[in-house]
Amino acid sequence: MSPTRRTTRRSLARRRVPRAAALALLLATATACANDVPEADWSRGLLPGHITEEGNVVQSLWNGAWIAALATGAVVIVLIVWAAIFHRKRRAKAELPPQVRYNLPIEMLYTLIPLVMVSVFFFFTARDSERLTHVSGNAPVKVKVEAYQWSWRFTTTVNGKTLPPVSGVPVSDYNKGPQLVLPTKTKVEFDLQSDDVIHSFWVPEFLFKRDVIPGLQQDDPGRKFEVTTLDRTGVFAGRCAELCGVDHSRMLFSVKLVPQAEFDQYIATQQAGSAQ
Ligand SMILES: [Cu+2]
Repeated sequence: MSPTRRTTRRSLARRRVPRAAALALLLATATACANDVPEADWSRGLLPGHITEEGNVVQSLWNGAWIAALATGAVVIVLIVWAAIFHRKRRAKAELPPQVRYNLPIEMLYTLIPLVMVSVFFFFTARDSERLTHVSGNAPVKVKVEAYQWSWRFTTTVNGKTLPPVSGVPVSDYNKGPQLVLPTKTKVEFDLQSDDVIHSFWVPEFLFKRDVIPGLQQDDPGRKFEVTTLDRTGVFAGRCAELCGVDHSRMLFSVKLVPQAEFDQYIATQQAGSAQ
C-alpha cells in the first residue's frame, strides 16, 4: 500500500469517529425518550410484566403457543435432518426409489395431525378470548374512556358516585398526559367511546388493547371490557394504538395503581375539588 493511500484511510477513519460518536449519542437519546416502552423480558417471552389478572391469561396463552410452535419446529427440523442424512441418493443406484402411492395410514396421519394442532390452538384461543372479553357488569369501579383527536378523557364512577372527568392534550411524555388512578386488587370496567375516528386504548402492562370505534351503541359488546388489577402499584404508560391523525404519537396517558386506602383518599380530594 502506498503512503498516500494509508494517510487517506487514516484521515477517513479520523473523520468517521466523531460521526459514529454522534450517532451513538443520538441513539442513546432516542432510547432515553422512549422511557415509556416497558422492559423486554425474555423470561416472559418478551412481554412486559402484567398488572391485571387477565394478563395471566394472556401470558399463559402466549407461553403455550410458543412452546407448541417450538416443539413443532423441533420435530420438523429433526425430520428434515434425518431425511437429508439417511435418505440421500446413493451413487451406485441410478434408478428411482420405490414410488409409494395411496398410503392410507400416512395420508390419514398428515391430515389428522394438523387438524389436531389447529383444534388445540383454536380451543385455547377461543376459551381465553371468551374469558378476556367477559363483562360481569358488577365492577365496583367503572371508567368511561372517551378518546378524541388527540387525547383522552377518563370519567371514573366508584360505587355509583361519579368523579369529575380527567382530560388531556397531546403530550410527548406520558407523565404529562391525563392520569387514570385505579385501586389495586379491584375489578374495573372500561366503557370505550370515540366522537371522531377509530382510536385504540392500550396499556402495554394490561397485555390487552381494544379499538375505540365511534358510533357503537351503549349495549355493543365491543365497547366494554373488564380487568381485575393485581397487587402491583406504580405508574404505567398508556397510548393510542391506532393511527388516528397527525398527533397520534402524542396521544399518551398513564394509569396509576394505588392501594385501596390511597384510592379512597384520591376519591375524597376529587369530590371535595368538584364540590367547590
Ligand atoms: Cu388515537
